[in-house]
Amino acid sequence: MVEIVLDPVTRIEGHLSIKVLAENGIVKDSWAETTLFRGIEVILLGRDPRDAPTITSRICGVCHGVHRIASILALEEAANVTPPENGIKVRNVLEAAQMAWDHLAHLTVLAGPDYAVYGLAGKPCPHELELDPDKYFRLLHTTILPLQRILHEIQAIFGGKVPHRTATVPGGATVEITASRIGAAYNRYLAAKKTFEEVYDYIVNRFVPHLVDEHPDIANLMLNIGTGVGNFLAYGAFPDPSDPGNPSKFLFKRGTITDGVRKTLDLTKIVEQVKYSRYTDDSGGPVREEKPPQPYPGKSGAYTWAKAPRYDEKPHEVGPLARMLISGYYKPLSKHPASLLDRLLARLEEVKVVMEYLGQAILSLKPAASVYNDYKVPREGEGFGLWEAPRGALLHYLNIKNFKIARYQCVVPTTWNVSPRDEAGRRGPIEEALIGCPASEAETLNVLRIVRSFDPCIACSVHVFSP
Ligand code: NFE
Ligand code: MG
Repeated sequence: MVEIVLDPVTRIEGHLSIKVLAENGIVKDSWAETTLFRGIEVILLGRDPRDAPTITSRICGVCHGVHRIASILALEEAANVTPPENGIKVRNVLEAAQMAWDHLAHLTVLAGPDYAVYGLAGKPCPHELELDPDKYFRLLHTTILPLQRILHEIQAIFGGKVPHRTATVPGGATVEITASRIGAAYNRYLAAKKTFEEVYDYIVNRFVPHLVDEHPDIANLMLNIGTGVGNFLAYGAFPDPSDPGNPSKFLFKRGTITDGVRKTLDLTKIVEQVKYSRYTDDSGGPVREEKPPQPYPGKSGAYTWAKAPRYDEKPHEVGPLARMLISGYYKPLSKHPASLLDRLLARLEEVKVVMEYLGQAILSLKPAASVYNDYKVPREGEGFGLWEAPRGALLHYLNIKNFKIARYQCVVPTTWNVSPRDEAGRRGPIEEALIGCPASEAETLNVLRIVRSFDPCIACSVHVFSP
């Protein structure tokens, strides 16, 4: 057995270490270690619940807006308030632009170099899967950064600024919807759509056929590695503005695929396990009962700062592939429930779904219509905020006592995917996805491709505090 350690894993957000054991060039076992820790959930204790959306937005500079919306939804449930239709609509616009922006960064800048996406910059098809830096930089300058800038501008028009937008609040939003804002956003949307369609056309109609026809060995490998745990979970997102509390009308549906069967979601089945995590043994449990995490760096057997969320005691993959499968918007090319190639293509197809939705959402906004319903913070109460972050199912749980935050819990997408072994010794989704991957000390590209296909964000996934 050869031990290979990739530390740090580059082109992801945050600090991740991957260790694999390979025998005869094939991965036989693997461990994912998140190497940093931070204190968001404990920082919140004793504060005014209205501070939580602003503070939790700082969990991450990439997916700031989704933490804000999950926190808002938790307080709205506790305060029993629902925004007016226009308030839901403008929030949907902001989150759709955010999701498209985030996926495009991953597909091109983070994962892209692993697949030589430089062909986008002018060469019709790559003739070898090898990065040409000049062409790649040209791609960044002419396509990717301009497209991302437009998607940020759309968010700034309605959200005030990016990152850490300010215009979404419990009860709705604080931005006035005007015809000129709608027009400014829609103009930008049309430009973004045109560029995205070129990117999409290139990848789907040129890059993938080229890969399959000219490099069947690589295509075949990509369809047979990175298969993972085969269970999927999504909370759903993008509510119908006229019926926002009804998950069956969301753009992305709520549910799980567990042991191959599509199931409705039961929140009581989510438990965070900590046997191999650097926390005291009583730091985990069902989400509603969990205590604030207590760090225990020297704990015997523990190897990571991530906890191990499990649904019905089983590891579940979250993210674009999970969402697209659960919503019925994607059919895997692989004979397995998932694969490296399917995880990447599902993310691309999801951008298509979200870009289509974004245009309709902007045009649905009503100038001058109300975006906000007032509410009172309750003396006591609790609420779940469920949303779909770019990387998958995001949960915030808020518990209020005497008008203050008594408990707060974030269970974040990357925590699901990067989780360590659980009490039963089952590996987390990324760990499991690495089993069977070709690897040697000299060649670790496919290990990295699999890890990056989950687009892990370590800042999001670990939240503890040592006083
Ligand atoms: Ni820091 Fe995040 C997303 C959240 S990570 S990027 O998407 O929530 O799991
Ligand atoms: Mg947590």
